[in-house]
Amino acid sequence: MNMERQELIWQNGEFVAWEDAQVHVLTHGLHYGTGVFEGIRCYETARGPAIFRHADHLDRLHKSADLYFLEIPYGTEELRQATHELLRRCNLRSAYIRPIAFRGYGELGLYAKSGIEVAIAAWPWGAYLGEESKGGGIRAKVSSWRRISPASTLPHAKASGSYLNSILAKTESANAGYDEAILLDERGFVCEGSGENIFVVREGEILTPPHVASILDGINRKSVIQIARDLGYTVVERDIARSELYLAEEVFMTGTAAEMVPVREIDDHRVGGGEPGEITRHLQAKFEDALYGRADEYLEWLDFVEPAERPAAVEDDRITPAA
Ligand code: PPE
Repeated sequence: MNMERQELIWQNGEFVAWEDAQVHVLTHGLHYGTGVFEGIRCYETARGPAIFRHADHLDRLHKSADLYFLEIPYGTEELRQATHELLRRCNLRSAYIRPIAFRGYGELGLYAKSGIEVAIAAWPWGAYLGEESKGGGIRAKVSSWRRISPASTLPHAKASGSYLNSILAKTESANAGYDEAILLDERGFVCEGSGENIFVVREGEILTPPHVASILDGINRKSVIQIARDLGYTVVERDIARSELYLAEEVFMTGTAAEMVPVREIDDHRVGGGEPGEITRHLQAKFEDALYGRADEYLEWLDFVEPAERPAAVEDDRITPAA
């Protein structure tokens, strides 16, 4: 993914030029992966740009940080306002937003206390798994790499260091000619994609791996579960066997970058008819409506970016007294 350079980045409380948003080579997070981040999207809706589930993302950022004892020196409301201001100043009406908080420069070693640095960048980011992915579906491969184990790190934290695991899986699948990897958890049950949660449809029921299967607690996962239940589908969070991927009627993935993507082939087995299924299509349409502010029942998920406030109008003292 090439980042489309923007004017500004918010860094430690200030707006700095994109190319000046730098860190020292002895930054702790660079050496040990001691950082947490978010991926958030802002969509252009009929009522203006809106950030999807912004508060939930910022809440997860703080929770991820807590899990690794990283104290973010900015509250969620401060980060929220900074993000709004960034989008306004960069004139972005639709964007991918990447807040990151990491242990900064000052000390190395594993019990360092150097301060936490925070940055927020935003830029336009197209379809994560390719332009064709949302319509035609993707080809996935079960990875030989298992998802990070809760016995050694924290799958629930969206931590920089965790992504070494995702990168191994993604690289393996891409080198083998697939669009995405599916990771099993340490027990061998289905977990998630390298950057997406996964759903499997069997006998008309929608299944997704539970929290104990080492998943990241995806915000789009939550949204799609709610949308599916609201539409009357049964959604069950339970362990899923690898073979159920091949036996599934439909499989799809969810994530902020990827949005909602049908999986049409797994390990060279066609999923269902080899085309995105009916339930997937149904959910996808409603999910897109939610993202773009076309579904009234999910408007509360949108954090509208208001235009900059104009300075208060100079009072008009030329009022002519009534004759
Ligand atoms: N699992 C993983 C491992 C993951 O990285 C993501 C998001 C999800 C599940 C879905 O979570 P959510 O976005 O809250 O629904 N992956 C982010 C990072 C992608 C990247 O390449 O960087 C994203 O989609 O922004």
